Amino acid sequence: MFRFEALFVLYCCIITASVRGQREFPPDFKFGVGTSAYQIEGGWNEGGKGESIWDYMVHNYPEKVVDGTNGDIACDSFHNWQRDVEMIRELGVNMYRFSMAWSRIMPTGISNHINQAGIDYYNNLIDELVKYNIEPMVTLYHWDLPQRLQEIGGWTNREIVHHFREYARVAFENFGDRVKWWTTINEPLQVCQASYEFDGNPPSADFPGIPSYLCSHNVLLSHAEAVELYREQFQQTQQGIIGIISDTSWAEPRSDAVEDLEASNLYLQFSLGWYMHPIFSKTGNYPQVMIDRVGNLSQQQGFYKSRLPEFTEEEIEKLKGSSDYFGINSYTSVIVYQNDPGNSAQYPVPSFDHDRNTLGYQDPSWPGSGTGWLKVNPKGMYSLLTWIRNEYDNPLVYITENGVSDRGGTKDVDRINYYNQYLNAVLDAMEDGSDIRGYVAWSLMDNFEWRSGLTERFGLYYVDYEDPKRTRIAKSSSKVYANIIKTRMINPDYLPEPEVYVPGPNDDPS
Ligand code: GBH
Repeated sequence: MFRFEALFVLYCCIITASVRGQREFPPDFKFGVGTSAYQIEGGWNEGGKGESIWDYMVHNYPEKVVDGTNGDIACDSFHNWQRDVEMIRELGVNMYRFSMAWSRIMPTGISNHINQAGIDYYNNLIDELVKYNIEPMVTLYHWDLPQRLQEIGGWTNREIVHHFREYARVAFENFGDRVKWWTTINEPLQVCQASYEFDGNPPSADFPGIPSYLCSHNVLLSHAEAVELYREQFQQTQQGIIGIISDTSWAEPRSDAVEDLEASNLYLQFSLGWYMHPIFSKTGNYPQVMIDRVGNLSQQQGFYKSRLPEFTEEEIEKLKGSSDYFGINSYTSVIVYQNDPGNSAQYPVPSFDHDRNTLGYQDPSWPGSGTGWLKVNPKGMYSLLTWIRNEYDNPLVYITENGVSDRGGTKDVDRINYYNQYLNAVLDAMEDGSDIRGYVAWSLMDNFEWRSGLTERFGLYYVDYEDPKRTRIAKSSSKVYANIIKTRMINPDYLPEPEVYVPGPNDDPS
């Protein structure tokens, strides 16, 4: 009798849930919101901070940022961190993902000089978060390498492994009593490919085909060393978790043809697989397709060994399983196919692009955003999460960045639609069995969007850059996100007013 009733109740719930299209995020699913140091802090030379590669680039080559702005002040979170925590509390998130500026803690990147004022800054922020039960999720490296380390080759110099390990040690020692979520590196693909293959992130080497593979190799080894250190000396007492975050767009095959399916696989292996295969597959090594392609092409090109470096047995052992969670950042999709053997895309030889040899475009029917590359395709999020489940044996996943930009204004209906749809796609993947434990919205507030300067705004909160105080205003989307967190449900009909109406460039004035 009891069993029958329980079944009946369960049956009714399933029916109502599907009829109303209302599905709930499980109670232990974590919601968060993210930022990174260079994008928000400002105070670039305050409190003893050293110069980073971003400081160096924006000061010496200001023309590299589209609007000529820089992160010298940005959102001025160096002074406004208490206001930031107020906003984080308003959202009702479980965690705040932010990064530490290596050069604020060690001005030159080297452990012989530790900057107490930098440690104090992060202590204050962490204490304030913990006071309100918000879990700090700290990224050690979000692109702002101390410039002195770049002068000896940055991530292409094997020595960095040791320096990163020491930086991580200082962070664990000073903050690990309160920080239970660590990320070693944010988006190694951007740290290496966008810094060395072309003129993207500093040092903007524009040196295709060789240093990006060296950089990635050392990034992976640095990650593995920091994780080993944490597990051996801190994890037992501090009881936190540590991992890495990779990024990719979803690669939708152009058609069901074998070559197009292969193109999709190539695209994903050369972006996600490059970093996650050594950590999450049983081989502890790069994807075989990368080893083969870069190896064969290197040989044809007259190199005496592959441009893709090799791991030793010991390194492979260290890499395998060196992440307690699979951190994934994703914003958009691309439709891919293979370049023809005659290299009609004219990729430089050698280059990462030539090694991978795929081409891509975006569907014109996908809605745009404030950012050229970011087209809205929620199905791509579902496909990517499903690919991860199948490729890596259903790892424990945190979506650590997802969001969309605008060009101003506080009544951000497009962002509301984006979050509703992408979170719905996350629920679809979970329903199919993907082990997704949390979601971090990018970003808490508008901030310095790298080479796009202040032109692209990713925030749930609007930042007034004209105001010396960098006043923040709750956009409509911040209320929608807060409501999703509170109710654990997506309500597509909820369209709240912003805290203060600021017109956006696309708003209808009538
Ligand atoms: C994230 O990178 C970053 O972690 C974060 O700091 C940033 O604010 C956020 O994205 C929003 O951009 O078509 O040549 O312009 C996401 C990775 C890197 C993907 C840049 C798209 C654009 C290449 N993104 N890339 S291009």
